[in-house]
Amino acid sequence: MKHPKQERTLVIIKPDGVQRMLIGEIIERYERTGLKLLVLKFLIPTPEQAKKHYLVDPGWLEVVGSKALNSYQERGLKSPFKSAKECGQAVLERNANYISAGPVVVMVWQGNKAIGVVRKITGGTEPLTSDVGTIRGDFTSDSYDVADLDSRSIRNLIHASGSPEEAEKEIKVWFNESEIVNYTHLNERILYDVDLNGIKE
Ligand code: IDP
Ligand code: MG
Repeated sequence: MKHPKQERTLVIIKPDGVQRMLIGEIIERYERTGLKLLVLKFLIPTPEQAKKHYLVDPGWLEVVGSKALNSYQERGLKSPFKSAKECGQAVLERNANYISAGPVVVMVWQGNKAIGVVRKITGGTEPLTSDVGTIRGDFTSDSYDVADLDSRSIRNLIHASGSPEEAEKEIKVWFNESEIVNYTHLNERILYDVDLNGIKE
């Protein structure tokens, strides 16, 4: 069994985050929580790579489709899609266009509850309603209604894994295990060392 401090998450700074010159700001926000960066690459993904990334979770089409249908309902609108799956498929195509529109930064971060910590700092899917102080809430304001009106994905700067299973599968889409850098970070002693010894002279 892995120790909880070894939890890993995959984060992508999407093309809008790179173009908005937020790479440094975003990395700093994750770094200052004490999370450890394991690997990072800069590339322009193909639409196929983007689709593979979203389809690692077989239930994703259905879940994202229902979420989108709910958002139509909450706004008192009729969805143009017949089912959650059909709606999810449309979001998938739009996401593939979005993620492959330009260079992205793909990273793996590790630490106690890394997935939840990263999602808390990142904020909710829709930037307009993301909390103030989160990356999506602070740096952009896109909303479901505008994205739907223009038949595109919500531009929310970042992708962050939603669960440990999703994270481990997503990491495999972007990295070979041999590329992931194995090292000790000095911070880990202060965050996780059981006795906190070695500080007093
Ligand atoms: P998350 O990024 O907050 O985990 P997911 O539900 O996994 O959100 O959706 C993945 C991405 O797909 C979102 O970040 C967003 O860019 C896009 N997306 C999700 N739902 C919709 C929608 O209803 N309309 C437009 N884009 C959407
Ligand atoms: Mg997600």
